[in-house]
Amino acid sequence: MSHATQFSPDRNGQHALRLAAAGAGQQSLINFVFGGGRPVWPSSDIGLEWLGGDLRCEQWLAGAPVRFGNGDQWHWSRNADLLAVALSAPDQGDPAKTTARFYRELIGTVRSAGYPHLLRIWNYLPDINGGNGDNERYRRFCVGRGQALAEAGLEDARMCAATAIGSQDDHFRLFAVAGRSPGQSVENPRQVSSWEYPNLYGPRSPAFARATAVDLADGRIALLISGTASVVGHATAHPGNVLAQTDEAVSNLAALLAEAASDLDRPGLARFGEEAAARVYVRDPADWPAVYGRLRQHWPSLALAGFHGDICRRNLLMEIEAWHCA
Ligand code: 3EB
Repeated sequence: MSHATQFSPDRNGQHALRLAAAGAGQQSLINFVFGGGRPVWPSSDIGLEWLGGDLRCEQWLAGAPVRFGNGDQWHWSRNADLLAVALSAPDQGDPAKTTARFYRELIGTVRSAGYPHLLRIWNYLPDINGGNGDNERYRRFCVGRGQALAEAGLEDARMCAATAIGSQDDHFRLFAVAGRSPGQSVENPRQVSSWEYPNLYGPRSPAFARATAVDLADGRIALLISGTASVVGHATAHPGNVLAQTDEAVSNLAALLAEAASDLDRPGLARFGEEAAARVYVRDPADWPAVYGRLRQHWPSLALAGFHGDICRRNLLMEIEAWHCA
């Protein structure tokens, strides 16, 4: 089901995050292609079923020239300022072990290539809610990530925006964008910072910023917003009610945008504008039409794409991530 024509006939299912000035030479750092085909790097598939919405492709455009290449499990693309990497690896064994290895490789790669500052990470992990208690695969993922960060001397509070979503795929997919200069973290006044979650949610806290702000060469700021769910304080709000969770996630995003506008002294960041788009993940694909309808009411013109994805806590039914420029 596509709402593309109803929403924005000129947009044609594609939307570009311009990380370089309009008019200057621009090339894709990554094209995330949703739902179909066999994209060739630097186009990539996120491994989730696309449920609909306005977008079939999210282009991350950077200043030319962009060079790219393929390793064994890792792909990379880079220009003078930015590096993107993508890993697709069979999912085997304890996620703590595999995640620690993948994050060691990630951190090693961005450092040795000279783009040491992580700006945005996506983790798509098969069967994220598999296993019980502290053996749940998401919690084991957090253990592995935490171990690699500690070994690398990376403080949790300096980590970038992230997404961690469960797929029905058989591969672990990890994407990251890194820069030669650091981004600036933005936290959410309605939410406890992820690295300060109590161990109720696992022996190792997550480690991600609610958003990372990146200064662009033309004076704009790109705000890269993490997966945002119905979490208030550190608790899940409205378990079992997907529309109430949707409203709460929207409230969390509104608070985050207000915080970013104030922290960065950029009033234009306070509301999603033309240069914004969001990925929406729903645990139950049957919920997508209602969630989409509700988000359309909140945000009449924000470009959206919906996916079937499991959220890292079993009682979370949906999550929204976004990018935004002002
Ligand atoms: C939350 O607020 C929801 O572990 O990297 C969102 C984004 C969530 C990233 C991660 C987890 C992660 O805790 C879950």
